[in-house]
Amino acid sequence: MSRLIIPTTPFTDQKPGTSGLRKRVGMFCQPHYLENFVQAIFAAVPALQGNTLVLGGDGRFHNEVALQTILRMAAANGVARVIVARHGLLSTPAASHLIRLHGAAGGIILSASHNPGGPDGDFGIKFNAANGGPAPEALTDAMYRAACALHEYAISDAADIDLSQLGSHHIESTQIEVVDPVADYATLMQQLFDFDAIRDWLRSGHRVRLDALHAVGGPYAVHLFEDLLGAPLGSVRNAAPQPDFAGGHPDPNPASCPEMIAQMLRDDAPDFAAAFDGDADRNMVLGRHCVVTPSDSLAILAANARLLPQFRDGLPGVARSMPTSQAVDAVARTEGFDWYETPTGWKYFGNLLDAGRIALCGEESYGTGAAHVREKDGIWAALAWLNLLAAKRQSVADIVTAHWARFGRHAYSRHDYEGLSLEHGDAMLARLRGQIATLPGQQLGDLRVQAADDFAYTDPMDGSVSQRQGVRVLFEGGARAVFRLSGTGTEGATLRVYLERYLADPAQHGLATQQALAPLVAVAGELAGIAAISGRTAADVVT
Ligand code: G16
Repeated sequence: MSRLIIPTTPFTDQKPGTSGLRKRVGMFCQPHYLENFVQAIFAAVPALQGNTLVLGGDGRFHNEVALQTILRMAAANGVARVIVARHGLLSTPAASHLIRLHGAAGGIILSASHNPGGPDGDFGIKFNAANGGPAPEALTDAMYRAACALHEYAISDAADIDLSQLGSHHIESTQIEVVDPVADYATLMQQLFDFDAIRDWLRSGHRVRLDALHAVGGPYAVHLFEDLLGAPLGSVRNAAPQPDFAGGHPDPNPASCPEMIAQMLRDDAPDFAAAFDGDADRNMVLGRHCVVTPSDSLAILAANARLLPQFRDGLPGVARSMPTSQAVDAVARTEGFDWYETPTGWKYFGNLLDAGRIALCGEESYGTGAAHVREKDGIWAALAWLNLLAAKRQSVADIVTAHWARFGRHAYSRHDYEGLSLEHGDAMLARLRGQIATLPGQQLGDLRVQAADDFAYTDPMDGSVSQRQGVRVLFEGGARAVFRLSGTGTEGATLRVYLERYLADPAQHGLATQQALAPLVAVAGELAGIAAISGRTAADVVT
C-alpha cells in the first residue's frame, strides 16, 4: 500500500447547489472529476485530518466505485477513522445521526436525492458538517474555491474493502469500520416515539402502505415498520434498493407516484401511506381519500406536537423555508411559539436547531424534520404521523379537516417549468425582479398586491446574510406567489412557481386545489412572462 499524489487540473463547474454537487453520472465518471471534488472537501475541512468521517450513499449507480475511491482518498488525506455503512447504503438522516453519534468531523453522502439514477441518471456528493447538517454556504464556497485551485490529489493504491460484511479494516493507518446504520437509526427512532401505541393502533386493524421507491429507505422502513412495529410483511413496497431505482423516479410526490395516489383515493385504501425519496430524507404523507401537502403536514405536526413524546414539553419554535405555505405560521401565532422563515435548503435550519430556537421544521419540497438529527427525515415523518394517528384515533382526513376548521386552509401548489434554457430562466427572474418596486398597490385581476421583494435572510445566530433567495409577491388576504430557480437540477433551468391562497371560510375548504388557485396561476404566469419568454403555456409538473 502506498500513498500517491496524482496531478490534476481544476474543473470549474464544481460549485455545490442547494444540496451538494449534482451532475449527470457521465460527468462524475470522467477521470479525476470525483477525486478533485473530494480533495476540495479535504482542503476545505482540515478538521477531518486525524478525525472521524462518516461515509455512505443512496445506492444509486456509481455509488460502489465512488465509495472505494473516497475510502482510499480518506486514508491518503490522514483521516483517522472512516465509519462506512454496510453495502455503502446510508440514508441522509441516518448519516446525520451517525455523525452526531460518533462525534465525527463530518460525513460524505453520495446521493442526488430525488433525481433519477442509473447510467444515464444523476449522481451527487454532499458534505455534512460536525453538527450532522448540510455544509453551510461558507463551507460550500470554500470547497468551490479549493476545487478551482486544485492541481493534485492524494489517494492510496490499496485494494477495495469488502463493504458487504460488518467489521474493521485498515487502509494505510486509517481504520475503516463497516457498520449497520439501520440498527443505530432504529434505536434513535424508538427513543422519540411511542412504539407501543403505534403497535396497538396497527393491531387494531389499521393498515399502512410505505413505499421506498426502490431506494435506500427500504431496509430502514422494513426494519422499523414491519420488524419492530409489526405491520404485516409487504406493508413496505419496493423495499430493495436498486442502482437505477428500478427505472422509476425516486421522488415522493403526487406527480411521481400516481398509482399510489389512485390507490389511496379508493374506499378500500389503507388508513395511512407514505413514500420516501432516493436518500430517504423526503416524505409524502397520504390518508384514505386524502393527500396531505408537506406544508400542511408541518403545520399539523406543530399543532399536535405535545402528543408526540419527542415534543412532550412543547415546541420552542418552528421554521419553514420561505416558499413553504404559511400554514405553520398560523399555528405558531395561536399556540404562542416562535416561527422563522428561512431560504430554501435544509442547511438554513442548522443554526436554529443547534441553538434550540426551533425543534421542528419543514419545507414544501416534501421535507419534514426535527432536532433529533440535522437533516430532513422521511421515515421519522411517517413515524410521527403514525404516532399521531395512534394518539388521536382519528383518520388522516379527519385530522386535516379539523386542522383547517381551526386554523383556516392554506391551499397550496407548486408548478414547475422544467428543461428551460438557462437564458430563459434568468430572463424570467430578471423580469420579476424588475417589477418589485412597482408592484405594491397594483390590482391584478381579483388580486391586489400588498408587497413584493427578493427574499433575503439574515441568520439570527451568526448574522450571515443570504441574498436573492426568490421573488415573493404577497397579495391582500394572504395569497402569495413565489418564484425561484431550482438549485438541484443538472441540466438547463427549472422555474418553480409556488402558489398559495388562504381560505378562512370552511365552506371553501372542499375546493379542489387547482381550482382554488386558478386566478393566481394566471397572474403568476403573466408576472414572470412564462409564455412570452419561453412559449410554455402550462407547467410540466404540478404538485
Ligand atoms: C434539496 C434540499 C432541500 C431543498 C430542496 C430544494 O433537497 O436538501 O432542503 O428544499 O433541495 O430543491 P430545489 O432547489 O430544486 O427547489 P434534496 O432532497 O434534493 O436534498
